[in-house]
Amino acid sequence: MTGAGENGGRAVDVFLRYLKAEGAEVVFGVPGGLLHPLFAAVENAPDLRLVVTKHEEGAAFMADGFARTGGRLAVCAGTSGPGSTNLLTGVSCAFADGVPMLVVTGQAASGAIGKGAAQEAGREDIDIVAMFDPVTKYSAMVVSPGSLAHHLRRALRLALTGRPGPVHLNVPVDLWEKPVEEQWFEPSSYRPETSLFDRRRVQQAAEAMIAARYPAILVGSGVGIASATDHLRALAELLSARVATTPRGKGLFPEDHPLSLGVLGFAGHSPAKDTILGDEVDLLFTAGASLNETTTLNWDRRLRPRETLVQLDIDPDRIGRNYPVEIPLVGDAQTILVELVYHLHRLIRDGASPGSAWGDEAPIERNIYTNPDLRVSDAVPVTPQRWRVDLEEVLPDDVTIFSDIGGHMLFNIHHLRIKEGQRLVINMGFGSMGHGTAAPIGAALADPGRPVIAIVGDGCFAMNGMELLTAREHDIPVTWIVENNNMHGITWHGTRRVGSGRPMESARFRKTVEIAAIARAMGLGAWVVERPGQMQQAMSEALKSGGPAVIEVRVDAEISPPVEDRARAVEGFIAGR
Ligand SMILES: Cc1ncc(C[n+]2csc(CCOP(=O)(O)OP(=O)(O)O)c2C)c(N)n1
Ligand SMILES: [Mg+2]
Repeated sequence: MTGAGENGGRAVDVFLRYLKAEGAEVVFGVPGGLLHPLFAAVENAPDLRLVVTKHEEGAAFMADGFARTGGRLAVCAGTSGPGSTNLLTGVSCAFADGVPMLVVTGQAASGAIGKGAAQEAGREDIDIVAMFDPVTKYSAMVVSPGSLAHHLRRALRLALTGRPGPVHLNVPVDLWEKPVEEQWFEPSSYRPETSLFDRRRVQQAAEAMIAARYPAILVGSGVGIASATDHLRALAELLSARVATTPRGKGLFPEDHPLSLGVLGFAGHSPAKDTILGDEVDLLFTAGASLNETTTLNWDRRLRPRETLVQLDIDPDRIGRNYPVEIPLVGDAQTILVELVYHLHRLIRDGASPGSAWGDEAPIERNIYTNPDLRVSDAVPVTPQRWRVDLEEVLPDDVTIFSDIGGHMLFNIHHLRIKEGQRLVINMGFGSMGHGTAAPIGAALADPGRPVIAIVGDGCFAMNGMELLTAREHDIPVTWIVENNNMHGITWHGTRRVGSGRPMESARFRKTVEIAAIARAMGLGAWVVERPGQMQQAMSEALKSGGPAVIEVRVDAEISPPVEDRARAVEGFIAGR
């Protein structure tokens, strides 16, 4: 391969050189004629890996999983026309949750655009640039080989600065192999690493925090994106503040910590709800939480503390969006938390002492689960609660757990305790089924030293489960637990709680499916769990196998997930409340 030196090479060589400089290791995608030169170059690049997925949506989900856990640039690509429309849902997921990703799509040759080339998707018919525009931070067609690097640097700058997000470049097929004369830019020279904060506001926040009698913290996913979990914990301990997380932030503050209130929001825990929506809290500090419907239980007004709401967000547009804020802190969570902790230490050194009076109150209730009896039930088939309790016994301390979307996610939020060092990933913003099935493959590639498992429903598995073949082909060791209730459980149980109370019977599948048999046919190791006490061995063996594996759990489908909050919200929306 011709390397892109200071003075050039082919456009595609310059392009790959930037990807490598940004830490990209993998390109996920499905090839097609209009993208061929890029795929051919990636395949031949010694330090890049081309992972051909079964569906472009899977490629976008995998890139998303790679970025969420790897903390570096992820790339996915699809050909023009259907390749790009297939990418769209995955890209939207990344946009909703602020995940950086470079999306590349193919295009007809520059001289043929507008003449009706096969799969052409230009301005006059399926306008792909416009299609990606609302779900990316930048979407552009590259119109000349000489401007490719310019557009790429701009796209990378936007993807990786501020609130991260996906960016899209559409490249006519004839541009890739054209020679270019290029001046090389190091990433640090086109992409600012900013760590801005407002000193006055941080001081004001520190003073309010140290004076608070009943301080509480709500931890959102932004704390995870900023790698600020340790800093947040130091702050909470310094203030003796009680700490809840959002559903998406679940686990960013260890749920086995004495200050943990659990999750606030859908399928959350009563200590979080009673405390944060109660009337004791005088100062609430929300960190990297967008305060959306799922967290605030439909924007419950009682979330406002008695005196001071301190809201930290990297995006000023999120500040004061849903609740009036006394002290706004705009910026990266880690940068600001470092400053806050510094100021708190300074105040303490100058004689102040934290005012927290929580210690005089009743300790946080530890029996936080609805239906605690179902957690210890010996019934067969196993209850959804019981196998999760069994699972906790054998999960590695550093496991990354992906959850897909459905009733199983609500069970995961409520019944799975995420301990220190463990991590949970849910595409909560967009809530797309299938993300939790495909994205863990990207995560396992990004961080091969860390075990990755996924808990998905049978409905989600049916949508994107073919990507397990991708894992098999590349020997990517993800263990999928497929909770088989033979239905869209969230819909069936949810519809029993709204309107007439008649369950939507069409959401129950008409025939049973043996997920483990499908997995075996795909060449994966497979286990079936039907009884209490079987999960421990199945998971231990699956992890030990070192390859991709499936554990099908046949659960008691009559047991409802904790769907009440979601049902109430949907009912309110339908009624226009
Ligand atoms: C792409 C997409 N389509 C539809 C939905 C709406 N939806 C949310 S969960 C769900 C059913 C999930 O079924 P399954 O994976 O079996 O999970 P269960 O509720 O049974 O645990 C549906 C249809 C969605 N979130 N995403
Ligand atoms: Mg199901």
